[in-house]
Amino acid sequence: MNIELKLGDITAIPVDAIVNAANTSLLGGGGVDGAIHRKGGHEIFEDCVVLSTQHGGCKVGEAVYTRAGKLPAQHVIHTVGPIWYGGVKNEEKLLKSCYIKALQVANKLGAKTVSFPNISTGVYRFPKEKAAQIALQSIKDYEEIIANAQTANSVSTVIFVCFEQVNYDIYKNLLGI
Ligand code: AR6
Repeated sequence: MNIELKLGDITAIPVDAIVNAANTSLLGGGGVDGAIHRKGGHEIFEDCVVLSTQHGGCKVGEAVYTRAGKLPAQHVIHTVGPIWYGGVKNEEKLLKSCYIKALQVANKLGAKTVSFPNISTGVYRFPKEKAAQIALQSIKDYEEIIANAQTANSVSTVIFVCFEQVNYDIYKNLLGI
């Protein structure tokens, strides 16, 4: 898979599937979640209400999907990152699970291009450098899972969209670009 890096607003970048850093209720919030719901409109919220009331929302480290409404995408994949408690609550494993489960959902949807925000690094306070390392390692782990299972993979491009310069610089450095 190709990895691309962008600085800016994830809701402005056309892709097949946009990943959202949601919360377990799926009923909206601030940060990137707020931006996605604001720009995407009522279709996303309607689907989220169904997921919330009929399926209990989304657990930390899991991923579900909805329509994308007015966003330049076919789907929004909602994942719930862990809140950082100093690393004693399985946060690293849960963050890795967010990326892998989101990619598995993208593959199920047949998405070719998938954009990710920097999950958990906002109000959930996950250390930014560690989060970026996990995000990039998760891509490799996903590829390994696909190869071992001999499953087809629709995802050809993953775009990491950083809203903050500091995250962009961390990814740039880790990717060596
Ligand atoms: N495009 C790309 N990235 C963005 C955008 C945007 N438009 N806006 C913010 N970010 P956060 P979390 C970045 O707090 O830490 C919500 O209320 C931001 O700079 O959105 O996973 C949910 O409902 C940061 O790097 O998500 C949950 O309650 C990254 O997105 C809670 O926040 C993640 O920051 C989830 O917290």
